[in-house]
Amino acid sequence: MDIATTPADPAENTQIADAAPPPHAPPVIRREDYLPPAWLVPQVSLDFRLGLDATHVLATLSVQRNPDGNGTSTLRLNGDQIAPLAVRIDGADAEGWRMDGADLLVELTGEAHEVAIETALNPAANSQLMGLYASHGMLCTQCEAEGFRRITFFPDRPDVLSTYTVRMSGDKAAFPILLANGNCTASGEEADGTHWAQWHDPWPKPSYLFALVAGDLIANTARFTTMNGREVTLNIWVRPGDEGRTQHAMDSLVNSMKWDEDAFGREYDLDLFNIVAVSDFNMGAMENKGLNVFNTRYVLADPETATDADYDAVEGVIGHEYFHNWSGNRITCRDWFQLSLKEGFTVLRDQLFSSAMGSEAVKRIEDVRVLRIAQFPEDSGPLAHPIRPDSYQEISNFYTATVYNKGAEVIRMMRTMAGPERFRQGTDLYFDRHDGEAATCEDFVTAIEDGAGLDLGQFRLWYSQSGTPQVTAELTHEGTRATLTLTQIVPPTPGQPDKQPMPIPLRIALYDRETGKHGGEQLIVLDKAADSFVFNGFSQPPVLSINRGFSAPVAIRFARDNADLVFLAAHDDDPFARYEAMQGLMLQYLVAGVSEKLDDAAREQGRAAIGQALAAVIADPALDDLMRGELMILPAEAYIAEQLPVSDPGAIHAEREALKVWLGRELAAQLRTLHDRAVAVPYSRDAAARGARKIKTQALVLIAAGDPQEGARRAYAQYSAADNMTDRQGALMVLASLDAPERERALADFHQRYQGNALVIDKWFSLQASAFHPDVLAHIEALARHPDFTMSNPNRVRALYMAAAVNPRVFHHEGGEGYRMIGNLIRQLDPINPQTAARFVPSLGRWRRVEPARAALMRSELERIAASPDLSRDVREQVTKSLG
Ligand code: B3K
Ligand code: ZN
Repeated sequence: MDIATTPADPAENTQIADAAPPPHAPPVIRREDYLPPAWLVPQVSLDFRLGLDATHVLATLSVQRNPDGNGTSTLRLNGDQIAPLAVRIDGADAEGWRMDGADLLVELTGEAHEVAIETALNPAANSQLMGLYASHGMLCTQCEAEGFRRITFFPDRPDVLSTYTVRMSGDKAAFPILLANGNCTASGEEADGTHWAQWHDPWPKPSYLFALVAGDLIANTARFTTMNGREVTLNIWVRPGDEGRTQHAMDSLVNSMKWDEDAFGREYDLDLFNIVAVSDFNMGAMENKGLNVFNTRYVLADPETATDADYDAVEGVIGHEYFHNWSGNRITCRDWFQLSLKEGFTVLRDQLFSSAMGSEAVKRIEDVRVLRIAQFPEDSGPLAHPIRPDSYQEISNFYTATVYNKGAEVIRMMRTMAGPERFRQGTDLYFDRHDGEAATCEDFVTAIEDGAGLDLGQFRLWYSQSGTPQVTAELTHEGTRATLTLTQIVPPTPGQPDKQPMPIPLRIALYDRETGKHGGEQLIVLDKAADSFVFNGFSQPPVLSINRGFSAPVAIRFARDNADLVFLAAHDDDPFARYEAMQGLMLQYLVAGVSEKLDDAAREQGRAAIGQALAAVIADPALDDLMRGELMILPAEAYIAEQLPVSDPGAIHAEREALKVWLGRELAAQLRTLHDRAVAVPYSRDAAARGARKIKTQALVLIAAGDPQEGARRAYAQYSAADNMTDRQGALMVLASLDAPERERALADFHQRYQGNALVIDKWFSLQASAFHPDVLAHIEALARHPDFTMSNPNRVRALYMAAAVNPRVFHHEGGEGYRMIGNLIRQLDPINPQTAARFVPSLGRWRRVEPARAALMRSELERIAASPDLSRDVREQVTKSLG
C-alpha cells in the first residue's frame, strides 16, 4: 500500500495534506502550495549490486542548502515501501535521522553535506512496475512520476536537478548488458563471474528521469551525425530473437532526430542514445535521459506481426520520447501540476512530426478522433480537470488525454494564431530562456508571448478552465451580406461552476453554392460570450465551413441541411472539414435516431443523403485511399453519446449498427468493387498500398453488415491470402463478430500461428473482446481463464479488459454483467498494479450520462469498489471523484 504522510514541516515540501482528511482519503496536493525545495542535491552517486530478487543500493547524495528555500535544517527524503539499512552523514553513522511515515528525515546543521543511504530491494516482487522491477529475467526501472522513491530515499520532486554517476555490478551470465543514463565511463570483470559498469550523465536531471537496465539484450545499432557534427551511436536493445523487428523503430528514431533539428532547431546532446524494449510496462514508453525504456509494443514491428496502425504508433511514440529530450529533459517541470508543459508540447511535436512523415490530413483526422473519444468525455465527466490541474491525490491519475491531447491542442491554437514562423520564434525563445531549468506552463506561455509577439492574456484561461467549450453558430443572409453569429458556453465542471469566455480561434471559409468556391480562408477569434462577423459579396446564402483543420478543441453546434453537408463532404478543400461534413451528416442522423426524432420520411431522407455522400467518396478519383478510408468511418459510439446529456448506449449501438446494415445493402455493388480493387494491390509500405489495405477492411466491415455470409466468405479469403498483419487482423476483426464457421477456424489458426509472440497474442485477446458477437460475454469469461492470460502483464490485461470496457455490447450489457466484470477486474488488479487498475475506473465514472437503469448499476459497482478495504490511492481517488 502506498502511504502518504503529512510532512512534519509542511513548509519544506509540496506534499501537503488537508487539515482533517476524511477516513481513507489520501491527502490532497495543491498547486498553490508550491514551495521551492529547502535542500538541493547537485550530485548523486548510486551503487547497485544487482540481483533479480535481491538488489542492494547505496545512494550518496551531495546536498546543499537552497538559498531560495525556507532555511529548515530538516532534509526530507521521500520513500515508498523501502527501509533504510544504514544512514551516514559526512561519512559517519548518523543518529540525526528519523522516519516520518514512508519518508526519511535527516537533520543537517551546515550548508553542505554528504548523505549516504543503503537500501535493499526485491525487484522480482515488484508487481506495480514502478521503481526497479524484474521482467523476463531482466531488470529495469520506471521512475516517473514517483518511482525513484521506491529505489532509494530522495527529494523525489522534479525541481531537484542532479548529475548522476551510477555504478552497477551483477552476474555476467544473467545480466550481460548493463545500461544507465548518459555515457559508460568504465567497466570491468571480477573473478567470481560478476562484472560491473560505471555510467555518468553530465546533464543535471530530476530523479524521475533516472534509468537503469540490466539483462540479456541484443542491439540494432546505427549512427547519426547531428547538425553540428556530433557523432551519435544509436542502439535499440531487445531480447535475442526480436532484433529482426527493430528496423522501423530505428528509422523512426533517425527521422525524429533530423526532423527536430529542421523543425525546432533542437540537436541531440550526448554521444549515445539507447532505447530498451520491455514487455512488462505500465504505459507506452519513458523518456529517461539517454536511455529511453519502451513497451515492446512501440518498438517491434514487421509486416507479418504489425499492422499499418502499429507502424504509425511506433513512429509516433519513438518521436514523442525523443522530442522529450528537449521538451521535458533539458527543460523539465517545476512540479507535477505543470505536466502539460512537457506532455502537451511534446504531443504537439510528435503530431507535427508524424504529419510530416505521412499524410497531414489523415494525421489531423486521427488526432481529432482520439480527442473526441478520449478527451471530450473526460471534460464532461466527474474527473474533468484543466490541462494544468489545481490539485491531485495521486499524480499517476493525471497522465490523461486532457493533459496530453487537449494540452497539445492548446499549444496548437497558439501556433495557429501566431503562424508557424512566429511560433518557432516563440519556441526558440522558450528553449533558450529556460534551458536547464524546471519551468512552469506560465513560463512557456510568456516565452511564446514574447517570442511570437502575441497577447495571450485572456488565452491563459485555457490552462485554468476545464470543460469543452460549446460554440453555437448561426448564419443569416440579407441582400449581399452574410452575418455569422457565434456564442460560446464553457460548461460547468467539478469545482468550476462559473466560467469566463475564452479566445477561440476558428478558421472559416464561406462557399458560393454556385461556383463551389470560397474567396479565401479567414481566421476569426471568438473571445466574447457572443459576437457577430459580417461578410459581404454574397448574392445567395453561402455555405459555411467552420473550425477548419479543427483549429480549436471545441464542439460546434450549427443546425444545417443535409444538402449543405453533402456539398461540403464533396467540395470542401480543407480535408479535415470534408471529413467533418461526412461525420456531421452521419452524426445528425444517428443522434436524431436515438432521440426518436426521426419519422419515416426523415429517416429515409437522412439515410439517402449519407448513402449519396458515401457513394461519392467511394467513387471520387481525386481522393487517395488513406483519406477515403477516413471518410468511410462512422462516428464512434462514445462521440455519439457525447452529443446527448444522457444517452442509452444500447440504442446508440443499435442505431449505428442499423446504419451499417443499410449502407452495406444499399452500396453492396460499389463496396464489392472497392474490396476487389484493394485486394489486388500487392503489399508494400508506400502510401498507396497502405491506403488500399485501409479501405479493404473498411469495405469488408460494411459488406459484412449488409450480407454476413458474403462478409464471412470475403473475410476468410482475405484472412487466408494475407501476407501481412493489417489484412489478417482486419479480416479476423470482421470474422470475430460473425456467427459463422469461418470465425472459429480463423481464430484457431491465428493463435496457433503466433504462439509465443506476446504482442500478437494480445491482438488475439483484444479482437475477441472487441467483437459484436452474441456470445461475447461468455467468450471474455473463457479468455480470462485461458492459459495465456495473466494479470501481471499490463499489455495482456489491457488487451482483454480495455477492449471489453469500450465494447458497448459487453460493458453496457443490459443486465450489468459488463460493469460487474470491470468492477471485479479493478478490485482484483488493484493490489497487483494500482496504476493500471485505476485506468479502468473512468468508464464506470460516466454513469451520470447514461440512462437511469444502467446508471444505477454502474453506480452500485463503483460503491462496491469504494467499500473494498485497502484500496490504493490511485483507485481510491478515481472512485471517490466518480461517485462524488
Ligand atoms: N512521460 C512518460 C509517462 C510516464 C507516466 C507515469 N505514470 C511517457 C511519455 O509521456 O512520454
Ligand atoms: Zn510524453
